[in-house]
Amino acid sequence: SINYDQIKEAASYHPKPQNITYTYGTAGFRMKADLLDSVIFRVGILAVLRSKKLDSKTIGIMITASHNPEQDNGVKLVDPYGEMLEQSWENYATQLANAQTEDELVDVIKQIISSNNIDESKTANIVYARDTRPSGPALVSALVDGLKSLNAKIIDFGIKTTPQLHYVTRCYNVKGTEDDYGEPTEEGYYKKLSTAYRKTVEGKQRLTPINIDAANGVGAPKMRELNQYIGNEYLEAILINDDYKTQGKLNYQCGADFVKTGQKLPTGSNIKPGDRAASFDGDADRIVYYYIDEENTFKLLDGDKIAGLAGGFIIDLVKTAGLEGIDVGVVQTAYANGSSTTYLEKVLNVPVSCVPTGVKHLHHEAEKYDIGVYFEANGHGTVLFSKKALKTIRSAEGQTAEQKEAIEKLRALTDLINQTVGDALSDLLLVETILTNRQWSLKKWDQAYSDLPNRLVKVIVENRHIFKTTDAERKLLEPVGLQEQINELVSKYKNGRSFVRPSGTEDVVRVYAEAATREECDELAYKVAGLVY
Ligand code: 16G
Ligand code: ZN
Repeated sequence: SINYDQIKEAASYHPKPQNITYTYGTAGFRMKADLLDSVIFRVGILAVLRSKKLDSKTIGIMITASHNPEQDNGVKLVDPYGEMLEQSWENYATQLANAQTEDELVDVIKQIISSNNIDESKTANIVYARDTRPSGPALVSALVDGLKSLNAKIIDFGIKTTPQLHYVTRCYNVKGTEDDYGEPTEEGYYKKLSTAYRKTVEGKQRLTPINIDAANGVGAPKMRELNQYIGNEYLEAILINDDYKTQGKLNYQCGADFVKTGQKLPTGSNIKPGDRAASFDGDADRIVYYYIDEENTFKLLDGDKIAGLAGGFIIDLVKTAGLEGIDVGVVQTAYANGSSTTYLEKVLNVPVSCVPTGVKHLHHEAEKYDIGVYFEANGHGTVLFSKKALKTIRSAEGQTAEQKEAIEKLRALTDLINQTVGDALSDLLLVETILTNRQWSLKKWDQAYSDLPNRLVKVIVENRHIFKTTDAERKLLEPVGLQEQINELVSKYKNGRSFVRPSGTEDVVRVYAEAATREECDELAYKVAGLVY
């Protein structure tokens, strides 16, 4: 069982800095890496408690700060089936991180144990990984100190993408059961994805090369490895911004966030009209596509576009397969472009739900459908197949050759898609599969609908916590009266829409606006920002 003196002794080497309050937010803990030593040590402790609570199930820990600058780092816990840490435990993470002294830390641990009836004698199983950040190794050693102070059984999964860590966590926990998810190894991941990919594109003509900007992060070596398993004859990937070894390059003027935010090509890209391109973020859990049209205009195919493409393809397969009993739905956030929502609802006729920002909200909502497609506009998303859907797809036989083929494709998709979390590598293969099957160019894909001009602005306010939202962040409850003023402004613009929400990751308030033209959209954003300021 637990030796509190051992914990205190270990904790004394990882003291909490004075005058800092840590919060486990939408993206876990994330900040300048040199402030994270004590936090990571304590996250290790929390993971151990979580594993004990869940009957020794393996808990995952990922050390990454995604698209943030290289000097930042962060940490997130992953629950047994590869989902984000259950929300009710986020508070414990925050409490542990903020305990000032070793004695306070032990008090918090004891409280968590007693309020959750944790059996101290259970073994704890932990798997962890990190991205390529230079601060990673030191933080890993703080983590291991925390894990060892509670005698956990530890697996070091090494340098991996965030979704690979989610994948392996699930694999460990369901191995040998009817929910088996594959081999809990990096190789198992590549084999699962590459086998499924080859099945879905077999017999179709290979597309032109896909240029991949890997944000100089972990996605570069991992994509290269995946491509070796797939084979060049099935997928031709050209990697740029793949220098994950030189300091200072990670996410610098490249990557999915840079491209999406700036609506422009990443540094190092020299794609021409007709070329196909995509960008990953620093830990390879986000992806956006783009191309240059004949007028040399940059065209972005973001998460909304991917949701439309994937939704349409899956609906067609389900219909062709004759599996009408399976319902398909799409989950978005308020940031989804209005045109994408209209396209999904009116053209594809799929139900669309809107939830607050953050993957965990989308994920849980998508679980309500037999097949739930979820994407944030920023490129984070995946497709979830319910147990019922998996069972139906696996046992379906089909009468005609056409039906049989559609069933086979659906089956392969359930392996191709990383169902634990959005995964840039898996999502890339999903998009490539669909485009290959349809023999579509990026332009053709883009023609499904035209995005409404939109603008996202940051407003620095004295206290962002006074902004309270409702209706999936689309309306403000507080400050009282502000929403009415926003409505008044919005009503003056054709196709106008605007909302205000406090950021979950930065000390700012975000203002989003869209309208029929670029000028009107910018004006609306500017005026709403003026109300907030
Ligand atoms: C986090 C979320 C991301 C969301 C973003 C919004 C996860 C894994 N990540 O990075 O999905 O889009 O926060 O940030 O949930 P904001 O609250 O600052 O706008
Ligand atoms: Zn990321």
